Amino acid sequence: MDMDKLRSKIKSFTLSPGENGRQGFSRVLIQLFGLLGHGKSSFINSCLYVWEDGDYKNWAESAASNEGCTMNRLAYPLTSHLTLVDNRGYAKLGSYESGEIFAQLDAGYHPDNDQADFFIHSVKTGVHPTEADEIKHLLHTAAKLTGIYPIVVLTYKTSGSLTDTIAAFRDMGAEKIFAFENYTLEDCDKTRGRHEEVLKFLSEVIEEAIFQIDHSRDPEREMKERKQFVLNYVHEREKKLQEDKVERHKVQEKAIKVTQLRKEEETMEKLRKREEMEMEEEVRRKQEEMERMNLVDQARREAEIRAQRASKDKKKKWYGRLFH
Ligand SMILES: Nc1nc2c(ncn2[C@@H]2O[C@H](COP(=O)(O)OP(=O)(O)O)[C@@H](O)[C@H]2O)c(=O)[nH]1
Ligand SMILES: [Mg+2]
Repeated sequence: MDMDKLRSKIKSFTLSPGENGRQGFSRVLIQLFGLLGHGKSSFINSCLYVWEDGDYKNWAESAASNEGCTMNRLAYPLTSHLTLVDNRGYAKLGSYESGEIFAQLDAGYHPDNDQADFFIHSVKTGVHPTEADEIKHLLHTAAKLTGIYPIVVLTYKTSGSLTDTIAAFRDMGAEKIFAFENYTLEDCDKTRGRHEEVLKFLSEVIEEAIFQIDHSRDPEREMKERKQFVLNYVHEREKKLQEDKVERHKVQEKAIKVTQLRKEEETMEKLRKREEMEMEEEVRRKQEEMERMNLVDQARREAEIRAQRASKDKKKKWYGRLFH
C-alpha cells in the first residue's frame, strides 16, 4: 500500500458504526511503555511529525537527560479516533514497574469508557540478556491483560544489532515488531523509509484493534477478569516485597551474629595467647632463678673448698715449722 493510501486509511479510521457496534469502543489509545531514554517521546514526536507532515517539533518533550524525561502520562491525539499516550518511563524493569504498568493499562479499561488500550513496548535496539526474562514476563502479562498481543517498537534501529534484537523478541513471543530510527531535533530530515514505517505502524495498530475488538467475546466479563488479575498481581507483588524484606532482615541479623561471634572468638584467642605468654614468662623466670641459685650454690661450694684447702695449707706450714 502506498503512503497516500495508508494516510487515508488512518484518517478514515473509525470504530463505532452503530450504537453498540464495535462493542462501544470508538477510540484507540496507543500506550507507550518502556525504560527512560529508550525513545518513547521521540517515537511520539516521529508519529506526529509524519502525520502532520510539517516542521519537526518536540511535542512530547523528548530529552537527552533523565531530568527532562516524561514523568507522567500525557495524551497526544493523532486523529479523533487514534491517540498516542506517553507513559512514565522507568529507570529499570522489575516486578514493581511491571505492576505499575499493568495498573495503568487496567485504568483505561471500562466498557463505558469508549477507548481500547494498546500496549506498545518501546525498547532500544540491543536487549541485554539479563533484561530478557522481565520483558518476556511483561509482554505475556500485558497480552493476558489487554487481550491484545503487545506490539514492540524498537528504536535506535541503526545503533544496535537489529537482527539479534528482533530474534530475541520473536523468542519472547512478540508477534509484531517495528524498528525505527526516530526523527529527533538533530536528525529530522524527512526520509521516505521513516515516513513509510510510521504510517505502516499506525495502520497495523488499526488493523489489530479492529480484529481484537471484533473478536472479544464478553467485554464486561473480560474487564472483571482483568481487574481481578491486576489486584492479584499487585497483592502478590506486595507479598513478595514483604517476604524479601523479612528475608533481607534475617540475613542481616545472621551477619551481625556471625560478626559478633567472630569478635568474641578473637577476644578469647587474644586472652588465650596472653595467658600462654604469661605462663612462658613465668617458666622462664623460674628457670633463671634456679640457674642463679645453682650458680650461688656452686660459688659457695667453691669458696668452701678453697677455704678448706687454705686451712690445710696453713696446717701443713705450721707442722713443717714445728718438726724442722
Ligand atoms: N539516534 C537515535 N536517538 C534517539 C532515538 N530515539 C530517541 N533518541 C534520543 O534519545 C534521547 C532520549 O529519548 P526520549 O524520546 O526522550 O526517551 P524517553 O525517555 O523514552 O521518552 C533523546 O536525546 C533522543 O533524541 C533513535 O531512534 N535514534
Ligand atoms: Mg519521554
